[in-house]
Amino acid sequence: IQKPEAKLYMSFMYVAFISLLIGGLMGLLQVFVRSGKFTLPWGIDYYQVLTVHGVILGLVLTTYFIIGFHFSVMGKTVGISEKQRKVAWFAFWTMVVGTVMTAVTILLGEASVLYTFYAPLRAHPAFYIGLALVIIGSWVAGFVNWHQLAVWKKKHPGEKSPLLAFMVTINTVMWFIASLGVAIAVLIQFIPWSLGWAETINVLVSRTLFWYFGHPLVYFWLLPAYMAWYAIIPKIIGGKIFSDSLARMSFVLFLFFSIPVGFHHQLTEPGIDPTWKFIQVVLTMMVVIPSLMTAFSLFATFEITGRRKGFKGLFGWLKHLPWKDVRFLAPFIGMLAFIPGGAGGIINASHQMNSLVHNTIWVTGHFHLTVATTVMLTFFGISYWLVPHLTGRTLTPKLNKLGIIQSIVWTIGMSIMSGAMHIQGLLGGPRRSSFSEYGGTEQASEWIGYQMAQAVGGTILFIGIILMVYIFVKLAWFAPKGHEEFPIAEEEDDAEPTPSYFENWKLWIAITIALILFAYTIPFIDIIQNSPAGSVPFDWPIGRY
Ligand code: HAS
Repeated sequence: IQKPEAKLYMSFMYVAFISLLIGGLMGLLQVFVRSGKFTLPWGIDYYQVLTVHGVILGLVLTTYFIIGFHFSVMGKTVGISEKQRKVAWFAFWTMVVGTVMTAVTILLGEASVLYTFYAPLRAHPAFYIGLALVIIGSWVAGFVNWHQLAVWKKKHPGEKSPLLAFMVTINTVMWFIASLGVAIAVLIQFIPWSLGWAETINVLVSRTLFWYFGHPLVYFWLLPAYMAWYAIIPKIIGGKIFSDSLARMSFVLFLFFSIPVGFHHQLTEPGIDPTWKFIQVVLTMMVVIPSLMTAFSLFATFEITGRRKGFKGLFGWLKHLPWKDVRFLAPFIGMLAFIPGGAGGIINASHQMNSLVHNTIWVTGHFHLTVATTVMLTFFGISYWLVPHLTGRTLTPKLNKLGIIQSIVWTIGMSIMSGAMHIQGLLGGPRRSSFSEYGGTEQASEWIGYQMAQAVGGTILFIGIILMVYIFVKLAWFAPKGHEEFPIAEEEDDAEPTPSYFENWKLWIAITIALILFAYTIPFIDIIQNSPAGSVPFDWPIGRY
C-alpha cells in the first residue's frame, strides 16, 4: 500500500480509537453512577456524561471507522487517484472541525441533550453546527467513493463492479438519502431555534425527521460488518463467497427497507396515525429479511468450506473453523450476538410488544448487543488485519492471543451487562436515567441488583477497551515490520454469473425514493395539519412569512 493512502485511511482510525477510549470511560462512569454507589465529582452532570458516551461512540467512533474502512476497501478494489485523495482529506478535516465543535460544547456543559438531541432539549448552536459539519464531511467522503467507482467502471466497461465496492456504494447512497432528514432538522429547525431566530420548534416534526435518519443509521453501522462477513471472513476461513448475487441482493434490500421504517421508534408517540405506524412495522419486518439471508449465506459458507476440507456429520464442519485466529473469532462472536440481538429487535418492532419495552433499559440492552457487540467485535476483527496492513506491520501470534483474550473479555462483560439490562427492562427499569430509589417503591428496589450487575459487566468491558486500545497502539506503531494481507474472498468456481441488472443504480434509487414517499408523505401531511393550534411545522424561515 502507498504511504499517502495509508496515512489517509489511518487518520480515520486514530480518531475512531481515541473515541473508543473516551467514550468507554464515560460508559464506565455511567454504570458506576447507576449502581448507586458512586456520585460524579465536581458537579459533573449525569446527562453530560451520557451525551459524551452516546455521541462519541454512536456517532463519532462509528462514522470515522466506517469511512476509513470504506476508503480502504475502495482503494483496494477500484483504486484512488491523487485528486480523490485530496478531496478525501477535505472530508476528513471538515469532520474533525465539526467533531471538535460538538465535543467542546458538550464538555462545557452546553449540550447535555444526548445523542438523539430530542427537542425541546436545547443545546448551544455550536453543537448543531458541529454535527452539520460532520454530516457534510461524510457526504463529501461518499461522493469521493462514488467517483472512485465511476472512474473504475469507465475503465472496465460491461464488467460487474467488485462486490466490496458495490457494497460501499449501497451504504453511502443509503447514508446520503437518510442523513438528508437529520440535516433538514438541524439546518432549518435546530440551528435557527438555538440561535433565537425561531421562537418555537415543532417537536413531532423534529423527531420524525430524526428517526427517518436514525434507523438507517443503525444499518450504516451494520453494513460494513456485513461486508466483512460476506467478502472477507470466507477468505480467512479458507473458503469462498457462497453467492455474489445473494450478497448484492441483501444489500439492495437494505437500501430499500432501511429508511421507510423510522416510526418503529415512535410507536408510542401521539400525533402519528396508527395505520401508518402499522405500515412501517410491516416494512420493518421486510428489513429483517436481508439479515436472515445473511445468516443463511454464512451457514452455507461455513458448512461448504468445512465439508470441502473433509469434515463429516451434521455439525462436523464446525471443527474446521479457525477458532484460534482472532480475525475470525472476534467477528464470529459478533455473529452469535446478533442472534439474540436481532430477535430483540423483532420484539421491539412488534407494535404491541413495543409498549412493554419502549423507554426501558431493555432497549439499551438491545443496542449494546447489536452495535456494541455485533458491529464492534467485527470492527475489531477488521482492525487486526487492516491496521497492520496499512502500517506495514504484522499481527504477531502474541497480539493474536491478546486479541482472543480481548474478545472473550468483551463477551463476558457484555453478556453480564446487556443481560442485566434486558431483564431489568422487562421489570420496568427506565433507560436514560441516573440512580434513584424512586421514593423507596418496591418495584425500584427490584432493579438495584441488576444495576449492580451492569456495573460489574461495564467494568469488565472497560478492561476490554483498554486491551483493544493497547493492541491498536501496538499494531499502529510497535509491531514488527512486515506484510499483513488484505483478505478478499473469491466466488465459488461454479457460481452462476451475477445478473447485470445489479448495476442499475437508477432503478434501485428510484424504488428507494418511491418507498420513502409512500411511507412518509401522508403521515407527514397529517403531522403538519394536526399540529396544535399556533404551532408551525417550521418556525424558520417558513413560519415567519
Ligand atoms: Fe434496533 C432501537 C428494531 C437491528 C441499534 N436499535 C434501537 C436503538 C439502537 C438500535 C441504537 O422496532 C436505540 C435507539 C434509541 O436511542 O432510541 N433493530 C430493530 C430490528 C432490527 C434491529 C427489527 N438495531 C439493530 C441493529 C442495530 C440496532 C443492527 C445497530 C447496529 N431497534 C428496533 C426497534 C427499536 C430499536 C423497534 C426501538 C425501540 C424503542 O421502543 O425505543 C433488525 O435489523 C434485526 C434483524 C436481525 C436478525 C438476526 C440475523 C442473525 C445473523 C447472525 C447469524 C449468525 C451466524 C453464526 C451465522 C434477524 C445475521 C451462527 C453460528 C453458529 C455455529 C450457531
